Amino acid sequence: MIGKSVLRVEDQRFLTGSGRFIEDLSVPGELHCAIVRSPHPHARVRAVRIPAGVLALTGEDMARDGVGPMRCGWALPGMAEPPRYALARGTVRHVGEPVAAVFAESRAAAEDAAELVEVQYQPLPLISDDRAFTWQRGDRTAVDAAFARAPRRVQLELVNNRLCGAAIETRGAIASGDTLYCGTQAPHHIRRYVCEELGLDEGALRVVSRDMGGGFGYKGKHYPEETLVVWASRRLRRPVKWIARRTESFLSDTQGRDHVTRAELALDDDGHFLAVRVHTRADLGAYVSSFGAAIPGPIYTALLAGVYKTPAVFVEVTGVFSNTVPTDAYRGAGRPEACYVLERLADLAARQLGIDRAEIRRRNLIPASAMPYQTPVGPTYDCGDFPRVFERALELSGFAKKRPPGRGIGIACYVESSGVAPSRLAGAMGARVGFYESAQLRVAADGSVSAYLGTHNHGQGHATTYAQIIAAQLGVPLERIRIVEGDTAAVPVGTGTFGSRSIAVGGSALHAAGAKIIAKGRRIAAHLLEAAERDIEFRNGAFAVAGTDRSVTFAAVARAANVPHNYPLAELEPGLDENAFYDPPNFAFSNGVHVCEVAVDRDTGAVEILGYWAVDDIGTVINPMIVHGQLHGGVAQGLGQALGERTVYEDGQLLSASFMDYALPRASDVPLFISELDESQPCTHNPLGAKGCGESGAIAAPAALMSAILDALAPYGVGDLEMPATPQRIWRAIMRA
Ligand code: MCN
Repeated sequence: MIGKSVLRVEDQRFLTGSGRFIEDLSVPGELHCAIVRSPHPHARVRAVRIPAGVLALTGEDMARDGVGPMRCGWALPGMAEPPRYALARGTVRHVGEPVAAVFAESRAAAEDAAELVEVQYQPLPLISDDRAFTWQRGDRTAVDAAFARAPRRVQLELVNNRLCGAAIETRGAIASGDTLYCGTQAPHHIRRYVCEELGLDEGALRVVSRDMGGGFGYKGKHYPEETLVVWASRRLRRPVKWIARRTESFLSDTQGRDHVTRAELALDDDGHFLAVRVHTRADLGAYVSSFGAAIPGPIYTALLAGVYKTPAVFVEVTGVFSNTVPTDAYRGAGRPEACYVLERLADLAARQLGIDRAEIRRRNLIPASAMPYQTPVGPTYDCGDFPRVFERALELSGFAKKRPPGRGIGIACYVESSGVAPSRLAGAMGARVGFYESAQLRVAADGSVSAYLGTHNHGQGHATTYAQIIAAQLGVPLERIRIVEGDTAAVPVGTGTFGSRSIAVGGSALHAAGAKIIAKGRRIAAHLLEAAERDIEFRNGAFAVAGTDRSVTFAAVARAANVPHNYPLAELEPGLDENAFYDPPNFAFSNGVHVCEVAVDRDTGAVEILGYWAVDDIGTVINPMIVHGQLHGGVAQGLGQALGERTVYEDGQLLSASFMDYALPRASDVPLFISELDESQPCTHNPLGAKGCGESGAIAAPAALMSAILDALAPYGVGDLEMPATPQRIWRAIMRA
């Protein structure tokens, strides 16, 4: 079962229209909610006038009810955390911030009524460079000394463009009785946040997140509307439903990236990296969102050694506020930013020192013999054979081949911290939440198995891959296994799906629960077989007395446990139901090398991607088909960042608030991907040996594509280009050069 491309068991449901997305849910007696949002990036709210006949609530009503502020989930030491409320109180700080909520019997009526609400604003000047935090890693003194001595240095400035998540399904939230239905990647976290703000015990609220049309990180975070609908529903004593319009999504979903970076690399004459120095200004938007500070802080900076043995690295990040929607996780979350910095530096150094781009990387890769490898920025990589993956990617892609003018090839190496995260480490850096995962296995009297996990599936194929893990461990046929996620009433606790953590953390919890089922099963089998427990072995789905042919099936043990007619009640509880919690001792360091080939039209600046090759080490692979799908999706998103996606704010107004202005990649923009998995380096500290794959593509692809485009433009004398590399930008760069 492990390593098999089992077809996705969930697809039948989706393909036949039986998915249960948030908009599919209607609760009898529900009120529809429309939100009045600020048109100003920064303003004082002078007055909100609600005409007679319109049912509306404001921040003042919320204040009167004692609703508390939305605290972020990860606060860096010394960080400023301005209070943020589900409905603005007195001041608005970004276009799209909720000011009032209007309720009516239909969505159209609620939207019409929202138009009648008059808000008097007193515009305020935009803020800029308002510092939230400074975060440093590495040894500044050692880096400065290395730069002072180094014979060669390169330096660049780059922008990591601000992105929108843009899932097919927009966000939504429905509150009914004690239940909040919402599309979220992290139901237990949302329950915690909402209860904290409303002063409720966590047991008083159930959060349900069923099928979801994409999450991409940004749906794992806490939003004002979640608190708003629960509060309003309790106050109005009616169920309340809110679903975002697409423009509302652009205005209110958290956005990703938005770094401005100055990076320097010191080298010796042979191209060996001696030191890296990085300064990044990260835009947090108007407030600190759930993990808005963690991503440019601890997460991004932990990976600035990359796959290279650079002895000294120093990085300083300044998080700043601006009058824009908050930023937070977006597929890759900090790791694409780190990869882009290092790979652009490597390319630039190769060019300035006259060394081949592959060769300069080869000289600096951390060898497998150095594992476990302690980086100068904190993390210790447990395993990985970076040179082996690197050489295979070069071979697969024909990197060294000569190319005609107008063509370019690019390369990007990455390592990523999947399987977020050891709670202890995150806690030491300011996290207010834990990062373990829980799994419960319930075995019914008929021998079928249900698994309850704290993670959340929104396209990753969990119902299939988790079932494969159980089938492999317990020998239960796949079709007799059910996976339940996304309901705080069914799953005791959980952290959620983000940071490519489901397989490494959730899968490990599941495996631990499976081991407990087997342990209890052995004791039951010992009784049924009248043998000593130490003589019972579990193999091929049955419990057997070692060295004999006497055995009982897993199903027979399940029956004895659930129908305890013949059962050792004096020594054992009935039932076959086990819970496990797993907090990983380290991240799982997925890594890989991606190569991209392009043709650039010198007259129009248009880029055609001719080929894309990837070799990834994600440890033991559970389902290769699903993993390849995850890699392809991630690569497509990464190529989108480098090709056309860009969130544009001008004077605090969002100019890219529709798909006419925000250019997602289309099917015709991406080539057939050739990808290989290297399983030679299983993760050393989890029972599955698995590392995450959900973000890998998005991490490597922007750097690989930009490397290719710059290679194609080199003959014209173009040495620098910003993402996204739109035809206009490329054409201008060629003209300038
Ligand atoms: N897998 C495997 N073997 C491995 C690693 C993973 O078979 N060694 C399988 C897993 O069992 C799982 C899938 O691949 O079915 C992805 O696993 P993992 O890498 O653990 O990532 P998560 O399940 O935690 O998913 C999160 C990740 C993130 S962070 C974003 S963002 C993202 C992504 O997944 N958003 C997605 N992939 C997405 N895919 C879709 N369709 N939609 C999104 O919103």
